[in-house]
Amino acid sequence: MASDPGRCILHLDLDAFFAAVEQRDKPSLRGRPVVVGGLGARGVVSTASYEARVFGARSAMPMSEARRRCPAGTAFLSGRYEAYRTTSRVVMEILRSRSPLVEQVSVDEAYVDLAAAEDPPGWEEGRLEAWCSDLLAQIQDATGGLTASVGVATSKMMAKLASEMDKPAGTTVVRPGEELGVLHPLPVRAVAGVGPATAARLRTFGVETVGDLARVSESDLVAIFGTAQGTSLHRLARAQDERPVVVEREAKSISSEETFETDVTDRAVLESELARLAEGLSRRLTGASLFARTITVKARHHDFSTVTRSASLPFATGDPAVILREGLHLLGGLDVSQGLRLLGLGVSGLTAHAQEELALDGVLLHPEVLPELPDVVSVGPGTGSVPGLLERREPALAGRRPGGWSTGQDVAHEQHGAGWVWGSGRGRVTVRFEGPGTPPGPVRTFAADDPELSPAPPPAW
Ligand code: TTP
Ligand code: MG
Repeated sequence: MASDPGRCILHLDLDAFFAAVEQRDKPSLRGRPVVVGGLGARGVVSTASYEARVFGARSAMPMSEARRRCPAGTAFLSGRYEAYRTTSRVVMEILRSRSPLVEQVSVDEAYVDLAAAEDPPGWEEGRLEAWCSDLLAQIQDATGGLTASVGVATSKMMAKLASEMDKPAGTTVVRPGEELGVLHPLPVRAVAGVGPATAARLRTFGVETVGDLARVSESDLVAIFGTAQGTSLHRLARAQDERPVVVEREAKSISSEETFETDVTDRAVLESELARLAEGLSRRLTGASLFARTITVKARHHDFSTVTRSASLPFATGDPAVILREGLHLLGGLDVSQGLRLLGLGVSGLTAHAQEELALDGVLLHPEVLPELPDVVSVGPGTGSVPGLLERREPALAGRRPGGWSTGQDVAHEQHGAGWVWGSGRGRVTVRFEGPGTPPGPVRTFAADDPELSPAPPPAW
């Protein structure tokens, strides 16, 4: 049934999430265009503040294009993933305090089953809206000012579409029976799984909106797109989506990747990069008290073709040496002679327990058994990414290059206190001394190796 009033699902998505955290922690950037992402020659935009979106900066755009579009005075920052994760946790905890059924789907996004809430708001006009505005106020208060947008509807599909309708800081409720009135005028791309290729195909049949799609018979859709996609399109065009909200307590995978300034053919360079990625993954697993069974290496070739190779261990591990050893084994099976643009490492099959590792200590001590482990292989453009729950494209971690400073990174100076890296180069680093609770602060320049200056954890807001 398209609209079961017994189902009441909220979808929440934070507004310009990474950029909003940056503006909270860096008062001089509030109200100004901010772009977060990879700052190297081939960097990609993670997100842009709404002030920067006015100029056309968007997620997944090459950073070079965002730089061309945005005016002088725009802040271009590499990300601070730890700060985003801490803030995300606060939001998810608030949601869990309101309903036991919360499904986190990305770092800034979750579904909440409101029918399962202790005090369900129901569909009554006014009461539900008040419940949502109370939730948004609580989030704003607890995160130091972050705003979110929510949608409430009888299905996940409609709740997600609703949350996108009034961004930022909007609440959109689609009451039982209103689904098709909201859904049908939308372009077909609004339907999950309809990408540019499917949309183009549908256009050749005169289908532009979801309403047009709903008028195509199921048998025609199956004939055109095959059984799986055809039946799915037929259902979704009628807002039929019975997927339940499923509690996902842990991440399904964690991954990091590095895009190189120039294509890399040197295996030694790739191997040392892999070691850095393995260290980072291990730290993050430890931070989340998790262990992983499956290790995945992702490589993007000079021609953008992307391959991933995975291997599963008989035990779950958090050990960087084990992750690296597996990663090296997988990398060894790849042809890098034409050069790699990007190298990624991911772990999945996460569990909260590592005791199997203890039981199988012998396996760890005899790595020669590892090549016999099953390889799960997926090849081809577009199939390359390890599905990530906690993040999509992770920007460079601040401060990880020894001796280098990354723009936006948190630092502390023995005399001037806490601040962030405003810019660096030519042996110098410029720091702005301010934090979430201070007014915009002064800028000072130091030698890049000033012993009084050190990387710092994200500030408390
Ligand atoms: P989104 O919720 O898609 O974007 P957003 O929160 O920045 O903006 P909006 O107000 O439209 O919701 O993604 C959440 C965060 O995930 C985003 O702040 C940065 C990160 N991200 C990437 O790193 N790469 C990407 O391609 C996308 C889409 C997001
Ligand atoms: Mg968001």
